[in-house]
Amino acid sequence: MIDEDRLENLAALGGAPSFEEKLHVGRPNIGDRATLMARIEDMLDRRWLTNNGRFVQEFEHELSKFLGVKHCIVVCNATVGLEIAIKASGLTGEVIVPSFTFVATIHALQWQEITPVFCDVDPETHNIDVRRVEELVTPRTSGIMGVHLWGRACDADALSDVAVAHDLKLLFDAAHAFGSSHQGRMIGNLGDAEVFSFHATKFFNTFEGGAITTNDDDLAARIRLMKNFGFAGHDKVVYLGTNGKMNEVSAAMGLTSLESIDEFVDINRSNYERYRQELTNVPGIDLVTYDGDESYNYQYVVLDVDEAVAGIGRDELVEVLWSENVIARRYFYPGCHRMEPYRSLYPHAGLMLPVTEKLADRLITLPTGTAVDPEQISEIARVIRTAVKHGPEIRRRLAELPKSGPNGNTR
Ligand code: T4K
Repeated sequence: MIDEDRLENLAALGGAPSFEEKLHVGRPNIGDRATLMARIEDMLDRRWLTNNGRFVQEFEHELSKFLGVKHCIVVCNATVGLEIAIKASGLTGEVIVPSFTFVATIHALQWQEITPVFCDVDPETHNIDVRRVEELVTPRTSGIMGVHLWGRACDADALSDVAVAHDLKLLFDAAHAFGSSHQGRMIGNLGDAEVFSFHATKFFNTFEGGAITTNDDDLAARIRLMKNFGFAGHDKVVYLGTNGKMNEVSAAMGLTSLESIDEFVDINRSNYERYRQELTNVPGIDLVTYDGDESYNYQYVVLDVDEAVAGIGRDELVEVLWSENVIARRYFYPGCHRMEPYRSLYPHAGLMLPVTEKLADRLITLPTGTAVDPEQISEIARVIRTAVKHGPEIRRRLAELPKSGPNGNTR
């Protein structure tokens, strides 16, 4: 256990790491193994492995019920899900989207030669800043894509007003938001369509996978065709399509994960509360909050580091944590507009994105989920408190050491 008064205890300064094994952000939650294995045996016995099999159909049915949405189409991953939703909604030209997101949101547009028009985010919610959206509408704009970052809903009503006023489509990247609600209704029902990710690193996973949800019958029909090469019958192709199908093993995992979803959320919530208790009143350190009457999945524990107050920078804190084998992540540094190909294509985008750049330089995501226990969280918090308590001294000593961790050349 770290002694908060003894600087030399920190592994970054020569002490032994707090954890022998690495603690990761995004360690998968696994439901009941016996149930999963039984499903896989059943699948093998039936020799039906993919292409709208029994488990996919059952999974879509259960997801629609859980979300209270008319149509749920499962897909092989959320990136392909976004691409299909974008194409099926008829987006072209320009789409207004935050840069402060995982790069897949933006790639899904650029992949189809649609220009992502980067919109800044709100400093409190970290979601697309509705006050900025309207300024970015041009005659080429065909849609708005919000991202429910950290599982906290965008201001969907205000976005919908802008979309209606300018005759735009409204899509949501809901990759983080499975199990979260907006005004008491499950996310999955907003805009023209929403896309969830069930990637292994999400609290609810199907290994790889995702789902597109909509209450629009025509859009759902197009999405179904497009995810299966455009096939409307054995030899009849009616649309440009792709292969976006979820396989049966993933659907079996999804059905099994769904049976444990309450347990996963409970553990995430109590981990989050523990971090919150342990890190209250640490100067310059704030946890992203999940307040109000909504449901949240609490899958992201996000710290905001105010360097001026904490006396230690975000990157130095990450370096200290990595040395302890706490593989904290800098989601979503540096912001998509500062990644290729966007930084070359839109070199001046940053001028309009001050909040995005500020957040990208301050946030840290910490390990949570079923793979982390409460004692480990307390120890992670002790490391953070120690780093802040001795911030300037740590900073001075780190500057004298060769670079390592996420900012250097070793990982
Ligand atoms: N939109 C948004 C807003 C998203 O956040 C994402 C994905 C998408 C769209 C696209 O969804 P998908 O097409 O992936 O369905 C990870 C995930 O790969 C990505 O799905 C996720 N967002 C993003 C936030 O995080 P990386 O590059 O950080 O992943 P990686 O490989 O570094 O994994 C993170 C940590 O998880 C590792 O340190 C170790 C641990 N891990 C990972 C895997 C895969 C495990 O312990 N076991 C595992 O099986 O992107």
